[in-house]
Amino acid sequence: MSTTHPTDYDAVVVGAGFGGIYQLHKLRDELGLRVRGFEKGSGIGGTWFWNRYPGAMSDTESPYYRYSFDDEFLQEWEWSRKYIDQPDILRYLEAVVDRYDLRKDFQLNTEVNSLAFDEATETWTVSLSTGESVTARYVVTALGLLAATNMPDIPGIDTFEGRLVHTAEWPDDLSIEGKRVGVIGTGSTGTQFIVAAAKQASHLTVFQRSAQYSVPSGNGPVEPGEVDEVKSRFPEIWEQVRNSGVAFGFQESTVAATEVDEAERERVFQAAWDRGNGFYFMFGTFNDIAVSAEANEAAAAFIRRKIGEIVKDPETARLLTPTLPYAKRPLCNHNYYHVYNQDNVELVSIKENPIVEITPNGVLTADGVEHELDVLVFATGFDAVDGNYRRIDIRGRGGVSVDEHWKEAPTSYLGLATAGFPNMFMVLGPNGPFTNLVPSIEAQVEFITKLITKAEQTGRVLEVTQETEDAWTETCKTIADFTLFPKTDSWIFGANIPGKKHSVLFYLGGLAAYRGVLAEVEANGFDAFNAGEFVEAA
Ligand code: FAD
Ligand code: NA7
Repeated sequence: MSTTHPTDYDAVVVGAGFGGIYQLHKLRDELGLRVRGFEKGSGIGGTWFWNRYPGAMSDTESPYYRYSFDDEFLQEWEWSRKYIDQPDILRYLEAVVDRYDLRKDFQLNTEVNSLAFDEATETWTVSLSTGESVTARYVVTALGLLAATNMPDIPGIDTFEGRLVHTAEWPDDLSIEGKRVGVIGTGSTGTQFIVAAAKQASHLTVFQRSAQYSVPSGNGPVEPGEVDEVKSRFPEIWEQVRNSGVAFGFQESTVAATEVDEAERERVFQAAWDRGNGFYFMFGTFNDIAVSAEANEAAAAFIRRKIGEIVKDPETARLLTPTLPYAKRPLCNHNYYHVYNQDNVELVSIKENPIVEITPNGVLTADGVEHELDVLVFATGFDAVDGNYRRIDIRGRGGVSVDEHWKEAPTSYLGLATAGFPNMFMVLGPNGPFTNLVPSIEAQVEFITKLITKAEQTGRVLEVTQETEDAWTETCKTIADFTLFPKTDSWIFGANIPGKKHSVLFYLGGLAAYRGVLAEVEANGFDAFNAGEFVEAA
């Protein structure tokens, strides 16, 4: 057994979102470790601290977008609408942090610039933007998979004289009420913003690159008694969520669209359209929408028909109608396509009419029109999953950086650990589960806590071998290739960032199967984290 070297902390947690908050609580309050959390933002909340754009909300339904670990708090915390919006989620996370008195152990306004593993002492040195550095035996990175912003480099971007913002860096003092607003991007964020901005802006110009499939969210106030009813069923609800695929709180369909007739498909799609929710439409209707081209086309055709029925101007309807498979993260909104019937909303297809440059007054498109704007909003998404890792100088064994280690593509074992970086554990690292994320975060944080318990008991570092990691990458790739998702370009495969290599970034096998793998690894005494040499010591 190696000697334990003195360190400033036992563990450092990076990031104060859902992941970092729970991890700090578990390590400090359950294992009794000395833990320090660092967060570059000036507040806790992660995603929900940063994303304050009008319309920002979760598209996981309210009961399931929260922690499940605290039965008492589940009974205390209320919600009033089918989906919780950003201010409410932030309020919820603030309340969790206060409930467990975690604030004092999170150092805000502090970016982690580098993480370096010292092989002699088997400790990590964490260098901070404040100029300080601290040491710890364990590092848990909960950096967020949708947190490193993607800002396209459009000519003239610096010349714009109005306000130019990315949705994930929305300033508190910016109101779009009565303003001429332009938005680039129509993903989950862009469509949420568009629905909200159409009500506030005097004129809204939407610069759309790809047309999107969006189904109704079904948002609205909860029915009287609904919250109490849900609260009385929370134990069975979480049981169901943990044992499902996408973990969105509904039972995934077991019926194939390819096995029923057209009338039945129509009935099921219409019922899902009336119920609302994007993941429900893709996974609650039939079990083959994401894997069978025929089933996918049936769902896509249904949505395309709805667009034609909703949007009055035929040319606008044509531009809004997607032609590619329905195989990106499913979107849902309240009356998304309807906003294009409003006089103050204009759609510009930048596929057919590209942006030439940003000017001091607005956006110039290839047809020679200068779209004059007071505010230009980039809803252009994120350098997802590994983006924030590559912004930190992370060095493991032999001084190898994570950037070099992930030269081909970002990889890991279980989305949790990567070879050559001992005692470094990731929450939602590459090839973690693609689900409603809070239940997956909980599964990972609880597993990391068990790993650290094991390391504490044995005094040895935990790490995975390259072979273990490669095998997991292969598993993720095999599952992804079985789906239609690789057929469209999106952040799920790193396809949204110019120059980023397309690769599998998620385990698409679902939460139940993922938890099954975690349970197996635990049952085997966490041998997969022994990297060979640990076996005899344990
Ligand atoms: P985050 O909440 O992203 O927190 C990571 C934190 O790490 C950030 O605060 C960041 O500042 C900090 N950080 C990063 N690098 C450093 C550094 N070097 N030093 C210090 N601090 C650092 N998921 C769902 O399941 N359902 C939804 O409906 C849903 N809606 C979403 C809507 C939007 C607009 C966005 C952007 C994301 C949404 N997500 C949704 C995904 C969401 O990110 C996760 O559900 C969850 O909030 C992730 O929590 P996290 O703690 O892993 O990461
Ligand atoms: P997304 O889903 O990556 O969407 C980004 C949007 O921005 C999408 O419509 C892109 O078009 C568009 N985009 C990206 N780069 C450009 C450039 N250079 N020019 C024009 N348009 C561009 O990000 P979101 O923030 O909406 O959602 C990410 C996740 O966060 C989401 O799933 C939720 O979980 C929350 P494209 O479709 O690629 O043609």
